[in-house]
Amino acid sequence: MNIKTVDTLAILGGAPSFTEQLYVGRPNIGDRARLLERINDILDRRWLTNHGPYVQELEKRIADFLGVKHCIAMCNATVALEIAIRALGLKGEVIVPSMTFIATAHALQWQEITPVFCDIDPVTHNLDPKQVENMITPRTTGIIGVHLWGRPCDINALEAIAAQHNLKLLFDAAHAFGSSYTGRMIGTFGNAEVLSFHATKFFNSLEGGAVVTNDDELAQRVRLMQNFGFEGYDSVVYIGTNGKMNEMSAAMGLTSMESLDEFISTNYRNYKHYQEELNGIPGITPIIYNESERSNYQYIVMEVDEEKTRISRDHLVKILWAENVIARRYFYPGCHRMEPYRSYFPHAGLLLPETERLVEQLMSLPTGTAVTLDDISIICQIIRLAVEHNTEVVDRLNLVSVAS
Ligand code: T4K
Repeated sequence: MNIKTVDTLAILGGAPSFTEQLYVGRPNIGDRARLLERINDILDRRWLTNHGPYVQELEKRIADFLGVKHCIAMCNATVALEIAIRALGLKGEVIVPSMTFIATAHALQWQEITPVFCDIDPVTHNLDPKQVENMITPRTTGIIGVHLWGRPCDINALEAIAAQHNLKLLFDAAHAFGSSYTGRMIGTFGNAEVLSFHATKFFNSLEGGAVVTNDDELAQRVRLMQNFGFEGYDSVVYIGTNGKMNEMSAAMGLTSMESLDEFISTNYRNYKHYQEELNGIPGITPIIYNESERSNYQYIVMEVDEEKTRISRDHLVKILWAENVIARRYFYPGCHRMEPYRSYFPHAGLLLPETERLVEQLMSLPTGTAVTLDDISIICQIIRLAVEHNTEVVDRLNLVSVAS
């Protein structure tokens, strides 16, 4: 491969490595012509939303792909979580990780249900079942596991705890569409699971999400709740909201579905290339996916152990930004350190040592179809160079931040 080499970091006086910014979360776009055809169909038939034909087709395609009985497409995963939580009858306290996107916690608090933040396993970054058991109180009604980075939770252990304590089990599977656990697709576990098809997800419907479940009664409640509680033209049976997906989103979703294999194989190719190129950089540990399961490989996350790199994650992020690589600190600083939770539970961090450590160490790098293998080689060279020149770079960064 003929790649440019990074001689001097921009922060040390070199030029930025990329002339245009490279982002984490750059959307994958499927077959444009097919999408435009579908958009024309929508305009021609003047059916824009409210469970239109494309939404119905997408729901069926997703349910068949996952092997789940019900898929209820939604306007986004946050509303899908709120509806699933309400339809499951959760109240009081619900155990969740703090290492997640803020939407997981907000979906509870929005309904005045207390998110009880639980620590995670240092290897998988998912809920630690042993800690979950310690967080159960008489007010606990459920557990929300998050399959972070698309890597499944320890589902068997969480199911056993939920059954033993008579708790509902919901999964925030926003990252995990297309992943499997013990050979079964994510989307088929717990009482229900929630998927996100946001633009930044490898499979997108512009904005969108879904509740998937094998429970007929729950599916019926979710469906009514997403349409204001209407059970027919003139009858509302309980409180609901507007969680409907529109036809344009479904058109994008169906088009993304047709490129699903290509998106996953590009992510896999990128993942392997990052692994090779980051190999041997002291203190840098890239994410590992279990290759005996299906994975979507959509997040390239790495841990930065400052004791070994001699440069902090935050300094590395600054360097990458100076080189036009817009790396992200997902999910810094952890939900428990954001409002309103920081004010409600100022000491929550004491019970979350792994979360507290990892929020300072994790960083996400660009991947997906917008990123080439050459881009990845350069990104990794920047990281390697920054770690090699750690002291010099840190001094320079400190000078810059004092001056600015
Ligand atoms: N649960 C979990 C575990 C989640 O991660 C999420 C969402 C949810 C629930 C809720 O799902 P939704 O209700 O959103 O369906 C982004 C996404 O907005 C969010 O969906 C996602 N997780 C989260 C991890 O990432 P931000 O605040 O980081 O977005 P933003 O605007 O900074 O964009 C992220 C990156 O993507 C940037 O580098 C720019 C790039 N980008 C973004 C968009 C929208 C593009 O290149 N093109 C685009 O169109 O939250």
